[in-house]
Amino acid sequence: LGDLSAQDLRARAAEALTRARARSVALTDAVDDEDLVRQHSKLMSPLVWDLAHIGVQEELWLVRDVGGREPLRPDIDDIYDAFQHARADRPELPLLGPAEARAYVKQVREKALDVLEHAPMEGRRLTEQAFAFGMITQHEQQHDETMLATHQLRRGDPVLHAPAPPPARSGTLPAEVLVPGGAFTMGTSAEPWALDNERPAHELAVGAFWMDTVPVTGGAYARFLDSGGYDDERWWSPAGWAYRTEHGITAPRFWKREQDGWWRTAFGVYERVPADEPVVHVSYFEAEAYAAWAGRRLPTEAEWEKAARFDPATGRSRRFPWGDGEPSAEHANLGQRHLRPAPAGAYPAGASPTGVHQLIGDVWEWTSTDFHGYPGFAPFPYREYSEVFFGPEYKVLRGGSFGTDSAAIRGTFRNWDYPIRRQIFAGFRTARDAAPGEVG
Ligand code: AVJ
Ligand code: FE
Repeated sequence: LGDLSAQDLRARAAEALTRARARSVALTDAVDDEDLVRQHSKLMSPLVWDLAHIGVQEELWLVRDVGGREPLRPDIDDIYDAFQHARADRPELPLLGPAEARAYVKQVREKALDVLEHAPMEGRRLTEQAFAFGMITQHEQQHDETMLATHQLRRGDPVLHAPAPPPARSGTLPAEVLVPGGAFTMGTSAEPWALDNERPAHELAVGAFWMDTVPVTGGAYARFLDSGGYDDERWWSPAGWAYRTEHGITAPRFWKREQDGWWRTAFGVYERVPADEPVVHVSYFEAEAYAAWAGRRLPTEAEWEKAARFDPATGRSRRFPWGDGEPSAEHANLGQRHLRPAPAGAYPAGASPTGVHQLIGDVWEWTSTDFHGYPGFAPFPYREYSEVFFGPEYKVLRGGSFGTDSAAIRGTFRNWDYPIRRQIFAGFRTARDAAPGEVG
């Protein structure tokens, strides 16, 4: 935790919690009560479930666990336990109504801030308590991103608005850059808010590889579609082809072919697919097929992290592609500042030392790696955060999207989902092995 005093940590946690809550309130106040309790897709919870669930987790970990206070609503723990009820079944639960849910999260927050003010923060307890507040902040922001995905699935007129992202500013970028081979430090033991699956830091050897400078764009993806890529089994893995056939997948989610090209719906706006913005709402299987069509492959998770963190000049892994400093609006498209990915090349200040752009923000990037614990993994503070998901059925995504808050992203952050999922803000970039002798 460096030289931060308990007072600094308190102020930082309070600020981060307050920012997360402003976002949760904005996302839930944007629609009427009917829309709050409606299920907009079987893949998602009603927004009012997410809202109260945010409160229940905060009550559990901050009010009861850190604070040692009396439970506010022990009777609703079960309803908002994500493991007891699948998303599809949540509308049938006796959920708190919109007004009740709003009052409940407000009450919990008052208690949590009181705990923050009075909790003894020193020594080992300081590290643990700073983590608890960081974990709950990230939890709320993760659900805010999930609620944003629910908004994208909602039908009707637009209710969310944001300015356009910055234009591309880098002139012509090379299509790919070489990342040198050799060992690097993956994961972290130092980030105070790092979740269990990012820990511990460990050395890992990665061969030299070429990585796309920017994520695959809508224009590039449309060329794959227009060349018949979805009808050509050669590009698809057996599991991917079965998925594409069984689900009748013909284009990314929210895309529609018109006479004059590809259009899409984004937060209630029907518009031409932006050719220069990273493609979004593709499954792992679609990303994998595109990469094969392009004569390439998806990066492994270790390659992604090396591209994002490794500085060849010092041999050190940094917190972010641009260095150790927190993300600013100059570095990356995060925090729902814009309601879409920014054009490829829009964040030159966010590039990595080897020249890879937009690794953080814009779109989550599919990697070819199954979700597993690192060597030395220890579940913390509960097995259900990550460990129960380890295994071959989930693929790792990296980097965060335009809908990810800066509190919930860093070079080590790991997200995961089923390879068929595409309601999340997921895109990808491709890679290839370097030839022998190309060492970087
Ligand atoms: C890390 C995004 C996969 O939403 O399932 C939220 C985060 N964990 N509540 C999810 C999470 C518990 C998680 N992801
Ligand atoms: Fe949750």
